[in-house]
Amino acid sequence: MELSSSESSFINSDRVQKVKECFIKNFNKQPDFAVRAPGRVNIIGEHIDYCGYPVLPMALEQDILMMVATNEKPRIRIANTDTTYVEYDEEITVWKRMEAVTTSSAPQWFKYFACGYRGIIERWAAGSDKGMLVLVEGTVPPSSGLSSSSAMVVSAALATLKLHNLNPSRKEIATVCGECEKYVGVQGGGMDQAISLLAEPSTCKFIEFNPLRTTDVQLTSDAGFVVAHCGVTMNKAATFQFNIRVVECTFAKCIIGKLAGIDNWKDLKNLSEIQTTLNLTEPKEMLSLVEKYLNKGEYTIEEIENIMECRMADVLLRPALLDAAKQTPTLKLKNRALHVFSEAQRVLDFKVLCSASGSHLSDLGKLMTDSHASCRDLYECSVKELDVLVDRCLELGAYGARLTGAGWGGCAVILIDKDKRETLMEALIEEKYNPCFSTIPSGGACVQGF
Ligand code: ADP
Ligand code: NG1
Ligand code: MG
Repeated sequence: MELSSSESSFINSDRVQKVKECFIKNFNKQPDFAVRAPGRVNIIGEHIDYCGYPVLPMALEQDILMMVATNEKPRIRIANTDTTYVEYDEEITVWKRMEAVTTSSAPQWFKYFACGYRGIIERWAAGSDKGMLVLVEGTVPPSSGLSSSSAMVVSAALATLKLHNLNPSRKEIATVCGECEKYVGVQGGGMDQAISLLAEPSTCKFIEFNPLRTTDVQLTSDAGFVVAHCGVTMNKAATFQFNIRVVECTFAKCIIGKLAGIDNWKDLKNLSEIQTTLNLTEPKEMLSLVEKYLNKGEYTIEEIENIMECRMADVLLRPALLDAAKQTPTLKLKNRALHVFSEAQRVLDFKVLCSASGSHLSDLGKLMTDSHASCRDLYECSVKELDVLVDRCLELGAYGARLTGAGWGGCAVILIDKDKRETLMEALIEEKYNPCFSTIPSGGACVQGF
């Protein structure tokens, strides 16, 4: 299986051996194979993947590891080495229709497994009644913007593929996973699943969507990255905040598209398609159109429907988005769109700087810090604790720092001289930022039989 080539030695690690023993103790059976899928840190490009714009993440060493055996019964039984995640055992007919609706509490943990399982079954193995026994062990800090959720979804997808001896390409799997994680409620983009599957050691990836493709991006050898947790966690599926942003971007797309005279504005998928339809070369050229067509600070749904001359249900095509739109009296379309286009420009500028000769760490750092300011002020997806952490890193000599992942808590990613990483981490750990670790680009997800 092509999926086994990326890190063929992981099966022999002490960790895998320990989890294997735990599996045997729990299920009284040998596992057939193991799967790992990494979390990621997004270096720049926040909340723009679902708007169709490229992003620039790297995979982490931290991952979700799953140990799997065939179950003789048509059931999936799933346990976790961390027993606060309670074991679950159910018939596959139930797994095949499992999803979550957003409420004030987080979805049960195994629903992330269900997403990956359903995605693969629906696409490649609809009639299957094969069952599995699964033991999960995770090292990605959960609900912290490092994409533990997608590491769960991708490893579930790979486990399901291996069980059925299916071999689609990594890109096909990433595309399926980008869609099926939506069963957990969050209507996000495809960045997290793509980097988890398409990562390679020692390189960051510039990821483009529709169709999915990646380009290697290398920073100069003096660049170091540190990731630090601000102390607040945020489960994205437990509140409407994330989906409200998706709704705001969808309405912004509709209004700009309609007022700019694009006939088929309803058919355009996202904000980036407005730019390409208008034949504009760079995302920054959209900024003046945002000022022109989205001139109000806040809009009510009624105002939006009047401008669009249609009902919101005609443009919000998923029930989760309609639900989210009903949660807030007003929507800030202008600021959200200003963030999206300026952030998309920063990603392109970052990539260009990386391929220019010489070291540009202060310029790269500035783009990252500007990105944080935009997330904080325009997209309003930061929290005080993250803002304080970012400011502190800059005081401590970082070139730049920003929240990573969806935000509203979680981690910051910090760019600093490679040889100053230890000093920075010591200072942050002393100030109780935990976890705090330095990182280099890791390899992508893989499967290995015993
Ligand atoms: P993230 O930023 O980490 O992707 P999400 O809110 O999207 O945060 O997803 C976090 C959820 O993923 C957790 O609440 C849990 O249900 C699931 N999860 C993450 N890590 C694990 C793990 N090691 N074992 C079981 N479930 C996990
Ligand atoms: P996290 O914070 O890792 O759950 C989410 C989305 C990404 C992307 C970022 C913000 C999912 C699975 N993940 O990541 O697609 O939109 O937020 O850039 O929806
Ligand atoms: Mg997530």
